[in-house]
Amino acid sequence: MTTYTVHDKTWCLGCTNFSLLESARQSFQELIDESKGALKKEDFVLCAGIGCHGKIHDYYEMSSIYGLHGRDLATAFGVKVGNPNLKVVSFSGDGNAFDEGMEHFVHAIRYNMDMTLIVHDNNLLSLTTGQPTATAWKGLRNRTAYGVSSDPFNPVSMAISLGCGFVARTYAVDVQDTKRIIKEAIKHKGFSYVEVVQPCVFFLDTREYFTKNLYKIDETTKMDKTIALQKATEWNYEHEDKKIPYGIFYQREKGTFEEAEPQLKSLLDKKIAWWNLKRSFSYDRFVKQEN
Ligand SMILES: Cc1ncc(C[n+]2csc(CCOP(=O)(O)OP(=O)(O)O)c2C)c(N)n1
Ligand code: SF4
Ligand SMILES: [Mg+2]
Repeated sequence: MTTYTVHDKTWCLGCTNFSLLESARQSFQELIDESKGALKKEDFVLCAGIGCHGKIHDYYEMSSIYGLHGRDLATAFGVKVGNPNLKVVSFSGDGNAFDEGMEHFVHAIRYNMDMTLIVHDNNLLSLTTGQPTATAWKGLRNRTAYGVSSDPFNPVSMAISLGCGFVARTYAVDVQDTKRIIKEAIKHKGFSYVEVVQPCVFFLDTREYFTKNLYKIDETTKMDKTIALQKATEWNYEHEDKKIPYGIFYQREKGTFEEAEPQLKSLLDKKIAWWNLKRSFSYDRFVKQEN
C-alpha cells in the first residue's frame, strides 16, 4: 500500500498541496493495483526540489530523494541512468522548475527520458515567503516594491513547442481529475509534464479566480501540435477574467533516451540496474601490474 509516513505535515492549514498529496497517492496505488503484480511500490522513485512542494515526498512511504533547489530533474535523470526500469516521478515547484531549474526542464524534454514531472504551480516562491516566480502575472505586488514588471512565462505552450510528448494542466482542488492525469502521465512512455495549478492559500489565495475561470478541455479528439498550442495560449498566465483550459493538451509517443542509448537499452531488456552488471575487469589485475 502507498501509505503516508508518520511525519507531521508542516504545510499551512488548507494548503492545496494536501489534495495533490492524496491525488498522487491514489495514482500510485491504482497503477500498482491495475498492474496485477507487474508494478510494485518499490519500482517507484520520487524526486523533489526544495520548497513547500518538495515536502510531498517526505509524506509517502516510498523511495525518494531531494534534489537541490532547481535540480530535481537532474537528480531524476541520475536515478534513471542507474536503473532505467524505475518509474521516476519528480515533484517540482514553479520557482524550482522555471526560474532556477529552467535548463533542466528544457533538456529533459529534449532527452525524452521516460519519467514524469509534476509542477506545483502557485506562482510564488512560497517556502521563502511568497516572492513572484516566472509564472506570476505582470503587476503582482507580492514581496516587491513596484510589482512584477515582466510578462509571465507559459510553460504549457513552451513544453508543446519543444516537442514534449505529454503535456497536461490540472487543478489541485479537483482531486479526481488530478489523479487521472497523473496516472496517464506516468503510463505515458517518455517525458511527461503535468502542471498542477496549486494555489498558495497563505501568500496568494487564487482559489476563487481559478475555480471561476478553469474549464475542462474536450479530450474526445486528440489535438495535433498546432491546435494544442492554440489551446495552450488561450490563457497566458495573465490575471484577467479569461477562460483557462485544463486537462491533457497534447499526447504523442516517440522513442526515449534510454531506448536510444545501447547501454541503457540493455538494462531495460534485461530488467536490471547498472549495479547488477558483471564487471569485465577486476581491480586486482591493475594492482598486480603496479607491483
Ligand atoms: C540553490 C538554492 N537557491 C535558492 C534556495 C532558496 N529557496 C528555497 S525554497 C525556495 C523557493 C521555492 O519555490 P518553488 O520552487 O516555487 O516551491 P514552493 O515553495 O512554491 O512550493 C528558494 C528560493 C535554495 N534552497 N537553494
Ligand atoms: S506557504 Fe503556501 S504553498 Fe506553502 S504550505 Fe503554506 S499555503 Fe501551502
Ligand atoms: Mg512555487
